[in-house]
Amino acid sequence: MSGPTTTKPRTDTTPKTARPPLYKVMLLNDDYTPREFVVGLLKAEFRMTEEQALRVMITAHTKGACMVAVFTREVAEAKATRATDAAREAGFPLLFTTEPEE
Ligand code: TYC
Repeated sequence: MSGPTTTKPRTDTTPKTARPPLYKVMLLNDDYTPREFVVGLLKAEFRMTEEQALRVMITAHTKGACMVAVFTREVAEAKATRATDAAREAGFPLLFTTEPEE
């Protein structure tokens, strides 16, 4: 081998560190859980401000569901379960679910 060494530019877009797939926590509407309870739960479990929690609650109320936050699968499932359990403990049917993002 002789002559100068050349380096090809990177043309692939594979990240050097794989990122885990993300999951959405969804808030579902129902006819029985009080609005104030939903807002309080969003603030307590997802560290939302009053304004953020109100917006998410109203969106779920009017559209049927609203995205709350995005996490890795295990964290999303744990948060959804914990929030749903807190509602059940208080006697309300409020439901949080998870689904893959995109
Ligand atoms: N629809 C409920 C009511 O009218 C309030 C509510 C909002 C419940 C959002 C769930 O995800 C929800 N009392």
